[in-house]
Parts: sequence; C-alpha cells; structure tokens
Amino acid sequence: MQHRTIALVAGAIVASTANADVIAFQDFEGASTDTWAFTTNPEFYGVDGTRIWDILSENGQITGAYEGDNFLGGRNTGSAEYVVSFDDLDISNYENVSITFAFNAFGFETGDYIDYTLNGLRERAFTGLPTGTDSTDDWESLTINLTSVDAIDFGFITRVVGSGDRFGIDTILVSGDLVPAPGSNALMALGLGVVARRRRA
Ligand SMILES: [Ca+2]
Ligand SMILES: [Ca+2]
Repeated sequence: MQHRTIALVAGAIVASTANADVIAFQDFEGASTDTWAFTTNPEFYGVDGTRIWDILSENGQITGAYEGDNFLGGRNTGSAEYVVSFDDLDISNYENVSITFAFNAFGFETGDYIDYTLNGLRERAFTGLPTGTDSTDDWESLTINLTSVDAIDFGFITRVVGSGDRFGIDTILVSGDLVPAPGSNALMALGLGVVARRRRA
C-alpha cells in the first residue's frame, strides 16, 4: 500500500512536466472540449448562391475536417474581409504557450488569403502565388510559439473571391505549462512530506 502511494505521486509529477495543459480549444464539433468561444463578422449565413460561410463537414474539394467531422469554412465570400474573433485569454499563469491551428485553401489567387491576427499583429497563414492559382497540400498546420505574453487576442481575417475558391480552418489549440501558484507548491511539498514520514514509519 505504501509503495503504491509513492508510485502515484511520482507518476503525477512526470505527467505534469511531460504534457502541456490545454488552455483553450476549438474544433467546431460542438463538443464540451470546444471551450474557446468565438464570434464571426459577418455571422454565418450558410449557403447563398455560390457563397458559403458556415461550420461545414465538407467544402467541395476540401472533403473533410482536419480533426473530427466539422470545420469553419468559406467559399467565394466576395471582396469583403470575413473575421473570426476568439475570446481574449489570460495566459499569465502559463509558460511555453503556443497556438496551433490547421488550414486548408483551394484555388487561391492573389487577393485570396487566410490571415491570423495575434495581439494586433497580422500574418498570412496562406496566400496564393503572385501569379496563377495555388492550394494547400490538403490540410496544413501552423504553430506559433509565444514568449513574454500575458494575454492572447487571436482571430482570423479571410478573403476568397471566385466561385472555385474555398477554404477551411480547424482545430485551434492554445496550450502551455501551468505555473503552479505558491499555495499549490506548498501543498505538494506537504504531500511529499507525508509520504516520506509514512515510509520511515
Ligand atoms: Ca474539427
Ligand atoms: Ca480568387
């Protein structure tokens, strides 16, 4: 019984250092794990002629999601920029924070883009070639590592012009290592002390 207690404590410490904690997640599955709330501008309208803007299970040549059954997708949404804004996150209790997401583009030309925005910066996740038409190689994923940031203001700005132009975004994960508060450090030290005393007894 005493040996089992010691093994469980050791196992818990290994697990907490080997696996990053999920800070926020959105897979567009409507699951309880899809914790990172978001809004879109405009609001989703489904199918309007050749235009599509919705949570989708397929989008023409994009035949399925990156993970699960669904993704956020658009087709030929026109010259206006479509915006996805996630709730701001406080990450001051975490270190080694990263954001990972998957994206899929089909039939992009100049003027079509999937951009992500992070704390006021705007970067292109995927854009078409300077001339001609370009697509991603199926789904691709991008990871952004954050340093010296206490909060995250994240979203996407997309634009796709042309009835053959489609895109998808899926599986947005913010993860990091939770830095234990002083109180929980003391609690863990107390727990180890109890184990040590029992072992000597
Ligand atoms: Ca999904
Ligand atoms: Ca286009």
